[in-house]
Amino acid sequence: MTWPWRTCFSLIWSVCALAATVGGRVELAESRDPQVRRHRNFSDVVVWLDPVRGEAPRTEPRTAKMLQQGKRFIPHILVIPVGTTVEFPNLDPIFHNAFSNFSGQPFDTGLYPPGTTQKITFRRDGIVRVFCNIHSTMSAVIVVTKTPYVAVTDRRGDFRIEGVPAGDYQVRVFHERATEESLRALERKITVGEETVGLPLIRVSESGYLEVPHKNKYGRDYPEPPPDHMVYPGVRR
Ligand SMILES: [Cu+2]
Repeated sequence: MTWPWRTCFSLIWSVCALAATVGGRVELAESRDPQVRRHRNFSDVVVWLDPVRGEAPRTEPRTAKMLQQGKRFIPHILVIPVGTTVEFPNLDPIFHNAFSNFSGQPFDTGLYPPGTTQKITFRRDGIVRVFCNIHSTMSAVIVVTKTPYVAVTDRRGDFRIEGVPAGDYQVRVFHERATEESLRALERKITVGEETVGLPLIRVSESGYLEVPHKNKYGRDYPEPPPDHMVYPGVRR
């Protein structure tokens, strides 16, 4: 092996050797959601690490999908790096829309028919709450991060963030039924070395959460939706 290759390999090895796994568990408390209360389903909490100094390495922008199917957005929580384009294919036999007027990134796909898709590129980090302008019950969240060190909890509340280089990080948490204040209170600084880091239990309270019906994209209450066959003439469900 020639010296440039040897240097290259040793550099890669040293970088790999310093990358650690950060893991832990999230528990949801004071919830009124039956999935949480009865089944202890602690999924869909997003945990990520922001470097305290400097910027995290950029993740290559990619394309992701959020389906419109059965009058739902699937997945309900989507985590993407900044610069990602999200497609919203409409797999239902009725018209749909996707919009957000929240602070993360306002957008509006317009109304679009079955079998077609719309796409939006998310150019800055933040929490983007997504709705459909026809169906008030449809909602989803797109979490746009600047850092690649991110994970989503499974049903048990477990998460694992792999390949984290040594350094100091701010742990941040998002849960759709927790207030911004309570999530900010959960932030903490951690130091990652070469070893696996096990974080103490993260307890996310839903106590201050008030489920207020959201408005449509005009900022008004949703009118009674037309029957599906009216929304898409000729197609009955
Ligand atoms: Cu819809």
